[in-house]
This record gives sequence, C-alpha cells and structure tokens, in this order.
Amino acid sequence: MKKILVTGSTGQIGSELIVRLRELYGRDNVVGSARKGKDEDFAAGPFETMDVQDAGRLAELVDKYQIDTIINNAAMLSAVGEQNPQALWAVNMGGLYNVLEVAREKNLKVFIPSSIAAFGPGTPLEQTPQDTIQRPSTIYGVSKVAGELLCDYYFKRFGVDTRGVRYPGIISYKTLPGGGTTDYAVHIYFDAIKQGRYTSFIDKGTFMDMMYMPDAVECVIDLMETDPSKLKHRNAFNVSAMSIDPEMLAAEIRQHIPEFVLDYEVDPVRQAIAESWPNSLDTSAAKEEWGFEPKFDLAAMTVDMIKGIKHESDL
Ligand code: AKB
Repeated sequence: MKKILVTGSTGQIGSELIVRLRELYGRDNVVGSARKGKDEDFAAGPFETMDVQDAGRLAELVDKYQIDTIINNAAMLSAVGEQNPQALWAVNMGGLYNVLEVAREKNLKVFIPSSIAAFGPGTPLEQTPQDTIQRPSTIYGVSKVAGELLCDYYFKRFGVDTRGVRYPGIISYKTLPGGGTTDYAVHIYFDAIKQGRYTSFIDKGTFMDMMYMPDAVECVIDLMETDPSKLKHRNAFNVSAMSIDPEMLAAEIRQHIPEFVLDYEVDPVRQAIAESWPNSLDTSAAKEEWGFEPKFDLAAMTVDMIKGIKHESDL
C-alpha cells in the first residue's frame, strides 16, 4: 500500500483508520472520501467528497491521486438497513461493484469489511467456524455474504487482490456508530459516564462478538501487508476480541462507576438481529494466516473508553 483511498472516511471506523494510515504511510498518501464532509474536518490530509455509487467520480479520484489501494468503508449498517433495504443494496452492493470494477481496470488492491452479520440462522452459534453455513436474515447480512463471494470471484477470475475481515461490533469513542445492532455497546459507556445509567435495547444474556477500535484498525494494516502466499482465505476472516452481553459490560463499567444502573427496553427488531448472529467466533484462521492478535480485552478496553470519553467531553 503506497497511495490509499479510504471511502466512508468520516464514519466510525474510517475516521480513526485514516489517522493511523497517515501516521504509517504519510499524510498526503492517504485520501479520505465520503458523501458529505468538509476539508476542515480532515485538515490532516487530502479529502474529497464522493459517493461510492458514482463510478465516474471514483475512477477520477483513483487517477488524480494515483491510488493503488482502496479501503471501502462506505456502507449502511444492519438496523438502519432493515428500514430501507433498497437503499442499503444500492450503497453496499452498488458501491462495492464500482470499487471492484475500478480495481480490475486499474490493478488496485482492495480491503472490504465484512461482518458477523454474514452469519445467520443455521450457523453454529458458539465458536463459529471460519468456513460454515452463511444464510443471514437481514439485508445487511445478505449484502455481506454477496460481497464476500463477489470479492473472491474478482480475485479468482480477474486476479484483483481483495481481502477482508468479518468485523464484530466495534467499540470506540471518537466517532459514534450509526444504525448498527451492536451500537448499544458504545452508547452504554457514554450514558454511564454522563448519566450514571443506560437503558439497553439488547437484552441481557445476548452474547455478541466485539472488538476495540485500535485492534480493528490494526487488522486492516496487518492483513493488507501480509504476503499473499500466506493467505488461504481472503474474503473474509473471522476476527473478534471478546464475546460479551450487556450484563458483562455493565459489571466491568461498575469497576469504575460503582453506582452505574443498567435497565432494559428491548427493541424487537435489533434483538432478533442480534439473536441471529453468532455468540462467539473462531478466529484461528486469521491468527494462523496473518498473525491476528487483538491487544484489548474487556477490562483494558473499559479503562481506555472511560478515559477517552472523559477527555473528549472535558469531564
Ligand atoms: C452492526 O451492528 O450492524 C455492525 C456490524 C456488526 O456489522 N456493527
């Protein structure tokens, strides 16, 4: 990776990934892009407005900056996707197709995030294997499975260097996630610090995989920098740092805020999505093929989240 274009760079993952990429590859070698946004938000480096559904604009930016790698973070998430499945398909699949086509034409490398949403009913719930049944019940999940297959197809058929991970819920404090099912695990920290209580839309006992943002960012770099001869899989690798439910999160938060109160108002739509996803993933393929090793467990993440939110909010 020498000249990188990040789509969706104002989003939860994109906005932190771009900072790390600029540290490693040089400020002017990492171009941020999003449908909306202003240069001032990204004073640290080049930024362009671009909708991934616009293939012409995408190709123009690739030429303008002589891009060799696209990291395609532009996507709608699971819960918001159920409100408008047509829009999700247009953005997630239309955008992916445009990225793969420009990569084929101009010989680019591509990182595409998949998700635990690529699994569904029928998938083994515990220690979900790398290669297993993938029959998701959300439009987001359908787009992720179709995306994994399309990326593998472009690799085998056209030799496009496509790679990806199946992200679990990503926990962070700099940019909030928008419209996901795992978002409760971010909101709980903000409300614990600011109000001392949180009402969860996901029920107790509902386990999902999660990972702290610094580990999610390093995944992209580690996987993309791996010698291709080491990769047996490509799209996409199971990754996770912890399997947790709201009660486990609350207990860890109470180590720092003993009076924290957690109650529940379960949202049936997001609860059904959560129940259709794995409880815990087997990440051994990522460990073996490209050395995946997350640094943050629940305790270390909670210390850093609380410190970060207090610092950002001047508390
Ligand atoms: C969501 O909840 O939709 C995302 C995801 C797990 O892909 N955070």
